[in-house]
Amino acid sequence: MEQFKNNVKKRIDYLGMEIAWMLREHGKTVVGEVSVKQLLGGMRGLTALVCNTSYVDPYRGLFISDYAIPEFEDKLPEEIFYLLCAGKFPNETELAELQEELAFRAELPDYLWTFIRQLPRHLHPMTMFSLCVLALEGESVFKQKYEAGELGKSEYWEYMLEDAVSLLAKLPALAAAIYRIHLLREEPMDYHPSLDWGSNLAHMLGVNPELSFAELVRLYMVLHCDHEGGNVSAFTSRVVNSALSNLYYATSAGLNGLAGPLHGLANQVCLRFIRGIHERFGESPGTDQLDAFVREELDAGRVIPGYGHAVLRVTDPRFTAFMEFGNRHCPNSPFLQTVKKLYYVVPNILKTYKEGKVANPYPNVDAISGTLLYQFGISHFDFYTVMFGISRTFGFCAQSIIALGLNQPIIRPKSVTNKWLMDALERAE
Ligand code: CMX
Repeated sequence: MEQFKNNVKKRIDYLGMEIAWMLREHGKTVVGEVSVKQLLGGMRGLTALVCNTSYVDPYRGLFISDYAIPEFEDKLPEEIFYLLCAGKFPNETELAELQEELAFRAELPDYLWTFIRQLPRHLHPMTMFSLCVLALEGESVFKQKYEAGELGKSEYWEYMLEDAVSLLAKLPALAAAIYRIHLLREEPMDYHPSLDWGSNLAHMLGVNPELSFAELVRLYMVLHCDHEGGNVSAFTSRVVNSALSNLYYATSAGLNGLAGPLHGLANQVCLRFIRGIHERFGESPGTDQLDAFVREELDAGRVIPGYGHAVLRVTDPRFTAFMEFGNRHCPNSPFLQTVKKLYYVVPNILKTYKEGKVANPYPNVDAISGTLLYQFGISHFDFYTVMFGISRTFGFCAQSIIALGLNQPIIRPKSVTNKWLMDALERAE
């Protein structure tokens, strides 16, 4: 992994120079302020973090380095991991080096197979996935070196990267084992050394041998890989890692955040939502029926899954990329048709709902991603967030590697009480 490490080091050195300049010239310059509404409202819009792996523009969506989605959606997931960490795409030999390493480390240890098989069936697959990542924690080279007192601060990132590659290498086999053993009740499929990482995941899930399924899995992995630093899962993972908890701990923690219905679980909820519509109105619901159904849901106090976003203020470009894939590969799918009709109906309703309080009435990625997985044979909805989690682990790992390379300290913002705040407001009057 020498070339990969060298390229990541170059990126860290470059970012480090920028940081040194900012601290030297502008260490005390104020670049933002915080309102009472932000303090009490989930810190929405508060600029309080620096994340150098990706950036979400409210109107243009996800950027990795300087690349927007149309410029990277056709890449391999491992190329995206390279981009997240090194800020550039790998050339052919650099990619081959990383792929070789991923293949070399792909095998699961025996104790993990025993662990997977013994997991209670009633657990949600996300719980299983998070537990399995945690169960691998003893593999952490960072932890071993740190505990042996062999690590200098400047080397932390390098061993985070070692752990990241080992963890990512194992995720296809691990996730596919959960799917096959616990959801399909079938035996796992063997790893295929001649396939790329994403195609291996598609192959080991074993539900659809078509090449377009591998294409979908790769696209899914690429589109969900990272979404800057402030979302629940990425932030949780980074906070945990900032205490020098290794990447297995940090990833498991991030996955636990992703499992929430307002975050990664929304894709599963979305498909249930669409299936509920089909059960009630048939597979080709009219827009009038959808309009009435959505209003009913809102009146019952439920959110419309797959719509809205904390940062985006337009249709999520990841939604658009999936829609284009669906139009190419399964244009007649009744599920896809209903996604399209909802896209026509829901934004108009959300725009006026709660007197225009919904900041973004447009769809996010979760409004469509589950539909495509379902169409291609992943029939267990509970597994969709695991797919999201596999991909998001790329981002968790890259963010921590870069942050430790830049010597970022433990994260510890200050919290205050209502009393403190009210006293401060009184003083400000
Ligand atoms: N349906 C109904 N109401 C919605 C809504 C939706 N899809 N999106 C936002 N709102 C409501 C909020 O619940 C909030 O109401 P209250 O003030 O009464 O609590 C109000 O509109 C303002 O919220 P907001 O500023 O627009 O949105 P937030 O930044 O607070 O929340 C999100 C963002 C994604 C949690 C929210 O839009 C939502 O719950 N969406 C549905 C779930 C979903 O699709 N989640 C996946 C997001 C992508 C991801 O992270 O994976």
